[in-house]
Amino acid sequence: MLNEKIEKAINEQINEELYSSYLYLSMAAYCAQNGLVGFANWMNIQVQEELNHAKFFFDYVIERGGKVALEQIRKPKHEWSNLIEVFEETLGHERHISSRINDIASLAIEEKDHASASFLKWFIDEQVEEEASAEDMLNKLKMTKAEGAALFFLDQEAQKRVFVQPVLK
Ligand code: OFO
Repeated sequence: MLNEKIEKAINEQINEELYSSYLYLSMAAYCAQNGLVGFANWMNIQVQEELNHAKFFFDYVIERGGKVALEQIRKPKHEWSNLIEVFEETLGHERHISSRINDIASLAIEEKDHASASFLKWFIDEQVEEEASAEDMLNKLKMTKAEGAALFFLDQEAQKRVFVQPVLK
């Protein structure tokens, strides 16, 4: 049986993950509309990852005999001044998600729900990678000022990103 407080926190997190996918979909549109097809691909991979995260939380609630309660997904923004701003927001958003997951993990320990603490371990590790990949791209964009030939090559690098279906252990 799933602890009630954890069930509520995970339901909120399902909404956050769905919002994350919606935000990145909006960023994918911004990139595509500005001729950055590689960065649009990068963001579309991000969308798939977030949908997966939402589904992992969803499946966990069901597996533990809890109740999934989906809520409205808030509207993401759709205008940015430039690509550097897009990636600054991406990194900021991932840091925000890391802090939420840490809070749920702390709650699980407080509530002595060790199964949930163990389940959350995958997300804690995943966030390290999520932050690193956004920060890496942001640093490259800042270094090159996201202009000219450098931007062209970074767009090609972003085009190579592929979605790999993760497996929860
Ligand atoms: Fe981007 O990691 Fe889920 O939200």
